[in-house]
Amino acid sequence: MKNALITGITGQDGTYLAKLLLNKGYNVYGLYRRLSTPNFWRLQDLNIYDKINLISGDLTDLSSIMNVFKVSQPDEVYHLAAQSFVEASFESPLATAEVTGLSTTRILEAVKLFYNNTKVYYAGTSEMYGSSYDSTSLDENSVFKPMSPYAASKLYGYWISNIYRNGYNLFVSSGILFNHESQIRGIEFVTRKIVNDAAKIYYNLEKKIKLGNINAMRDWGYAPEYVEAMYKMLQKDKPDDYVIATNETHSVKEFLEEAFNYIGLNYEKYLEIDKRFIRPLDVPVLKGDYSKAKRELNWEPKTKFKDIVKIMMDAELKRWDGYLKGKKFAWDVPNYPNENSLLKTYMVKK
Ligand code: NAP
Ligand code: G4F
Repeated sequence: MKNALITGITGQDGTYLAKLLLNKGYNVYGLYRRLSTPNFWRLQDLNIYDKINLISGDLTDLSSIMNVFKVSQPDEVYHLAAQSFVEASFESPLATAEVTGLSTTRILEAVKLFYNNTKVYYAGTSEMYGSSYDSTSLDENSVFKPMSPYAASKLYGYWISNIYRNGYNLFVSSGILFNHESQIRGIEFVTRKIVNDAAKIYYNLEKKIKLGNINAMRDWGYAPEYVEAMYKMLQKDKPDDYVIATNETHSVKEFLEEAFNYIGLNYEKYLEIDKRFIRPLDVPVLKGDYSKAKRELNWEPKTKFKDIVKIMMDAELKRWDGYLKGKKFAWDVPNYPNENSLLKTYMVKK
């Protein structure tokens, strides 16, 4: 039986990946950080909370990393933990660099010094391409021009992974994953924010939806399929980098329209553009070419854009309907910070 260690086990991808690996017979270990409010709702929602070994620690703490390796003795490490919200990286650029960037080196050092037969997956991102887009799809050879502290930190992690692969002969593979969504996506990401607000509007619990740049275009896939690609990368004989995407792009406005149409409402009646959600810089469009993953990993996306909206909308309607009927869920009723008190530090002009 193989041991897998997942950093970021409490996140969207960590949870789906843990479920996949459990189904494949792995012993699954997860690094989680102690929070004042426990955060295991995704693991509980997918009914795997009792089946994984949770180890407390923090990515910024080298002893946490060494301990988690010692306890889990991993054959495979899936390094998913990060400060993953682009908007927040403009407010906390240094913490983002520490957690999202530098921590990758901590993981790689542990492997280099003591566990050099362990295979490592690094969670790269399409955000690394930044403004280098043109109308064609991006692939493994496209140029990186990051546009946020998050993207710059991820690009550091990507290159350091490459350096440890080539310089020390370690098995380190990077996925360059384009946006992937699901019903357990974090509440602040735009897709989940839209379906959550749309469901609240549908049940008369909310009057408005406040968004930023609705012209941005993203290549949105379905998260449970994307974690399969991570697993497949580590089953190869040689490490490499792979784009994981759908090769389609849609605007935030299209997502909004599709979600509201699904519940028979016109989004234009409810939309308010709120400057607080407009970032200092924003990647205008992303579309990924997954040909290499199809060819070498036998991976391709299955769930289409409209089906993703439908899956997420159905889950949200069910949850809010349950809430109104007094039903208890593994996940708390999500809320943003009170909008009147939500101040964005990047908006302060000197
Ligand atoms: P997510 O839901 O935000 O999960 C991030 C995870 O990292 C959470 O478990 C979080 O723990 C953990 N974490 C954050 N800071 C930590 C720290 N200091 N110490 C230990 N753990 C810490 O992200 P996701 O959507 O699952 O994405 C997984 C990875 O893929 C991330 O690296 C992300 O940047 C990358 N990625 C995501 C996408 C996408 O579209 N989803 C696309 C490309 C790349 P808490 O639960 O305690 O916050
Ligand atoms: O959902 P988002 O916050 O995701 P973003 O910035 O594309 O990043 C996600 O995907 C990356 C892969 O490309 C990951 F690496 C990263 O970890 C994360 O998972 O925003 C999507 C778009 C942006 O252009 C944003 O400006 O939606 C636009 N948007 C417009 N109004 C909004 C809002 N985004 C959010 N979060 N909230 C809004 O109100």
